Amino acid sequence: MSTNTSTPDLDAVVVGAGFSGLYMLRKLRDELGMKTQVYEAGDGVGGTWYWNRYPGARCDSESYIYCFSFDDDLLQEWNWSGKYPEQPEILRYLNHVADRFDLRSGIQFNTRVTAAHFNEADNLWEVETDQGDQVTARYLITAIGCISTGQIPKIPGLDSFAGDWYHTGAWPHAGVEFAGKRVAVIGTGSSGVQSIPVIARESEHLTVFQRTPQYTIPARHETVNEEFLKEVKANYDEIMQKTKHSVAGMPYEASEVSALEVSAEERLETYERLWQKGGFNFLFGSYGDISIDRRANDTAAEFIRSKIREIVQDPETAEKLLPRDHPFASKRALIDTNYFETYNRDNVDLVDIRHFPIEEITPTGLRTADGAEYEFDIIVFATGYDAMTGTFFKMDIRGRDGLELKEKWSEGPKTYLGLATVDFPNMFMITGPGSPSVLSNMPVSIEQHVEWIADFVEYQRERGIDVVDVEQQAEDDWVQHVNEIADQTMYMLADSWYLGANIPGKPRVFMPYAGGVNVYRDRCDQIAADGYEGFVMSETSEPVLAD
Ligand code: NA7
Repeated sequence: MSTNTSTPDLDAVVVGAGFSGLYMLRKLRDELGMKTQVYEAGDGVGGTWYWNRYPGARCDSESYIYCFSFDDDLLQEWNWSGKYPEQPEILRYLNHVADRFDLRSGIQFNTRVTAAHFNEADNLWEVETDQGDQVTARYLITAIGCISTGQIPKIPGLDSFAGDWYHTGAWPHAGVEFAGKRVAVIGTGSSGVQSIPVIARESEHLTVFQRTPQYTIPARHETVNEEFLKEVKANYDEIMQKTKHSVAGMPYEASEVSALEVSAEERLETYERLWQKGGFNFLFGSYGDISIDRRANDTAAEFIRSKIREIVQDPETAEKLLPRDHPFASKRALIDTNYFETYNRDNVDLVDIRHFPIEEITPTGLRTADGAEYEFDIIVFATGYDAMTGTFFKMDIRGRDGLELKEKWSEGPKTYLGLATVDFPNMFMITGPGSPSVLSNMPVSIEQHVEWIADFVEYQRERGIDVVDVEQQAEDDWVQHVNEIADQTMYMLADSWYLGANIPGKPRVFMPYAGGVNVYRDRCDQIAADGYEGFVMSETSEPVLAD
C-alpha cells in the first residue's frame, strides 16, 4: 500500500522526561540521528521522581537494579548510598544521566502537551503544547509514566479548609514543616505507608484515615553494603540479564515450591526467615503459588496478620490494621520501614473510614459519617492516582477520523502489547496499559520498550515505511490474552488501582500484563523477528539504507 506523506517539522515528539523519555531521546536522537523533541511539564527531568517528594518517598526495588543498564560506564560509575534508593538520590541519578548524555538540549521544560491529532492526509501527528508550540512529527511517543495523575477524592468542603493540604504526588519542592502541627494522612497505599512513619516522627500529632488495611513486609532498609556493591559491579552483566529474563524484573530466585506441599512448621520457618530478610523476597522467594492459589495465599496472609498482632501493642488498633478483605499482594505489594510500629507511638491515632467514610472537610479539619469531628493544621492526601490511563486522557489525543483515545478506551484500555493501539498510527506508548509495567521493576520494562520501539522505527526507516498501525485482530487477541492471564491471579480479588477501582466510574478492567517480564519480552522479540506481526505498514518514502 502507498499513502500520501509530507515532511514533518520533527521525526518524533516524546512526551515526558522521566526514565522513559530520557532513554527514548538518547536512542532516537543520538543513536538513530532522528530530529526529536521531548516536552516535559516539570522544570527538571525525573518524571515520577520529580513530583513525588513526600517524606519517606523511596523506591521498593533495590537501588542496584533500579537504574539503566544500557551503558556499562554509567553502571560502573554510579554509587548508590541506600539499599533502596530514596527520592532525592533517584532524582540526582536521573540528573546525572541527563548531563552525562547531554539530554537537556533535547528537552523543552515547563511545557505540557495538550493535544496530539493524527493528520491522515499527511500522515503526521500535529502536536500542541500549553506554551503555544504547534509542531508536526512522524512519531508520537508517550513517556508519561503509569502513575502520574494524582487523585484527590471529591469530598465536599475542601475549599473551606483553613489549614494547608497536599497530595503526595505534587509535593512542594521546599518541603513541608510538620513540627508542632496536627496532621491527617488519608490513604494507606505505598505513599501512605512510606510517609506515615516519617510524618509521625516530625509532627505533634498524626491521625491516619484508613479505608483498606494493608499487608506490608519490612523492607529492612539500610545503607548500601560496600562489599555487596563491589560484587554487583563485577557481575553486572549477569545480574542485568537475570532481571531481564525474570518474572518481575528483579534478579531474585523465584520459588517453585507450593506453600501447600510443605509442613506448617516448615512454612512458618520460611516466612519468618524471609520476613527477617525483608523486601520482596518474601513474595517471590517463599512459595510459587502465593499469587495464583487462594489457599496458598491464605498461609502468607495469616502469617502477616500474626506479625501485625505481635507488633501493634493496642489490640483494638491491631484489629483495625488486619487486612482481611483481599488476598496478600492482590493490591500493589508493599514494603515498609516501621509502618506497624508507628501505631505504638503516643502521638498517632488510626481511624477506620471503611464503615464511616469522610463526609466533609470542615474549616478546621474533617467530619466522618458517624458524626466524629477531627481538627488539623495539615491534611495529606495519599489517595493515589488515576493510574495507567489518566495521564493519556489529560491530553486531547485523536487518531484516524478524529477518534478520541478517551472514546476508544471508554470501556478500558485496548492495546497491542501495551505498545500501540489501532487507529492511532505511529503512536507508541512506553509501558502502556497491557504491558508488564507496574507489575515489574520499571527501568527494566522501560528499557525493553524503548529498545523495541527504536528497533521498530529503524526497521521502518530501512524499508521506507512511513505509517504503521495495528491489525484489529492482533489487538483483540492481545486484550483477550491480558484478561485471561489476569483471571488466573489473585489480582482480580481486590479493589485496586490496577483495576481502576479507586476512581469512581472508571471501568473495572485489569490494566497491566501479569504474564511476566520474561514471557512478555520473548513475545515481543518473536513478533519483531517475524517482521512485526500484527502491524500494518504503508511504504511511502525512499528506504534509508542501513550502514
Ligand atoms: P494507592 O496505592 O492508590 O493508595 C491510595 C490510598 O488512598 C489507599 O489506601 C486508598 O484506599 C485510599 N483512598 C483512595 N481514595 C480514597 C477515598 N476517597 N477515601 C479514603 N481513602 C481513599 O496510591 P499510592 O500513592 O499510595 O501508591 C501509588 C503507587 O505509587 C504505588 O502502588 C507504587 O507503584 C507507587 P483503598 O485501598 O482504595 O481502599
